[in-house]
Amino acid sequence: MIHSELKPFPQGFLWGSASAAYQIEGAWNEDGKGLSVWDVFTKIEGKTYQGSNGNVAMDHYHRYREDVALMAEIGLKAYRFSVSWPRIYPSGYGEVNEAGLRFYDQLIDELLANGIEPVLTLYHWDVPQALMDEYGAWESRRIIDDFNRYCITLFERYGDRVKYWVSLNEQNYNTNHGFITAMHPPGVKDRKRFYQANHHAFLANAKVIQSFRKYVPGGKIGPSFAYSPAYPSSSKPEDMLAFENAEEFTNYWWLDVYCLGQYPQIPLRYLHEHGLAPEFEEGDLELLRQGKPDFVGVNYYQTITYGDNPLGGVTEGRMNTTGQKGSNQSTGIPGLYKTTSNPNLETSNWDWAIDPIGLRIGLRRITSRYGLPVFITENGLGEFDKLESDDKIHDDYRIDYLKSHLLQCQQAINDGVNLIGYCSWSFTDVLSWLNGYQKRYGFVYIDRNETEERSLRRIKKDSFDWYREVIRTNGAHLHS
Ligand code: BGP
Repeated sequence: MIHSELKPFPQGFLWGSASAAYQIEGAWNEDGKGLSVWDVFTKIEGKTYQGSNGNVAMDHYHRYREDVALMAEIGLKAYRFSVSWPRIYPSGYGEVNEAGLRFYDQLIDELLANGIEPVLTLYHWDVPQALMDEYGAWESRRIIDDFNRYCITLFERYGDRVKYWVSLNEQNYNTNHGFITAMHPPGVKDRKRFYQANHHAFLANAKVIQSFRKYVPGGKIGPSFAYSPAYPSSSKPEDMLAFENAEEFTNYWWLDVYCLGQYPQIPLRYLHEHGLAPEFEEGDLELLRQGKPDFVGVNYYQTITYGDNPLGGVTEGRMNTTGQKGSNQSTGIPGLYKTTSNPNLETSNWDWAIDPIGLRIGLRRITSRYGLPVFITENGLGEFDKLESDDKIHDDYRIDYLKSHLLQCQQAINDGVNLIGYCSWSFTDVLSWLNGYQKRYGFVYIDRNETEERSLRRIKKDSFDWYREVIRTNGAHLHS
């Protein structure tokens, strides 16, 4: 679709940026906070890049005022952050920790005082370790009620000030690494358990959306999905079929449940045949149908290309977590698909394909299939940044990445996508879960590395000035 004229971004578009508690807060054992699974998992040897962890992270817990002042300076209209569940309920349920609630009160008030719309993520992977120890966290149905109780606490406390909420962040990516590659907690490789844990997460998602309707009637809520639209590696029918398999198993499996309240039929049948399907209880289907979101949150970084993978073919492959370009390996499910590289696309140093048009394609697929508004809750480029001797960071590669993706957002809006906002990942640099501190995403550089906290000074990159202009001109600056 080529438009001869382009409408601008809509008025009131939420120009934003995002973060997550574990990746920025630090203060891992302060003010009554309980342990999260990440506090424990990152301390196991060999799990993260150079043993990096979020004990101090970006020290945002103590420096949030300085960080919000920078957000105000860049002109953010929205800031997406997550609440740490064990800060609120140190044991997962039971007694609430008032100091934890107070921290987010202060953050929200500071944002509002600066004219920034808070976008609150209820869950960004840091489940309380106590629940992992007690019943295996997402592997037990007990988590549905515990999660609901925690969310209601937040709805009651912040519902008067926070309009936009994200329920679960990247359930698909997090459980894939938790139960297929063993790279996230609980570090398991078991597809049956993977699908069962996902089923509980879907039910928990639907249940809190139901509660949300009651406690925050004027608010908007949706999950954030790690969306990598699939491409076929060629027009050979075998590769097209592999692509269809990938769309169904890696995207629609989640999106259909969130948006339509039902599992897609073809993969569900396959899972039954292979003894991998989740176990349902009475009332599950009804609950899923009642948990429809107000918007689809999209975390977009790349498209993934798939080709035919015969029985006995590719299974596991190494993932690039070091920034050594070319070290990523193909992965797949024999009989369904395998990932291949796409010769038409450049890649980052972490081998992520750079594909702005892929974002437009993804936004259109969601619009055509579900007809819901979309909120881009993450998009960005993780790269090595260099702090120059004059305290500058010339991250023109990041500007190029963000600019090209935002231009495709504008095209998608002109195609008919109801895009309500865009949060770049991330505002300041953050801890990258598996890739340490050297894989940077922010507009604001933070002076630290994997093992040394250094000064933790905040330093504006070139992209900071660029994004400020984009926001100030409601996107017009993208065309200059
Ligand atoms: C998403 C997560 C974020 C963030 C981002 C970048 O999957 O929701 O928390 O980390 O990806 O990923 P990475 O840090 O692995 O480069």
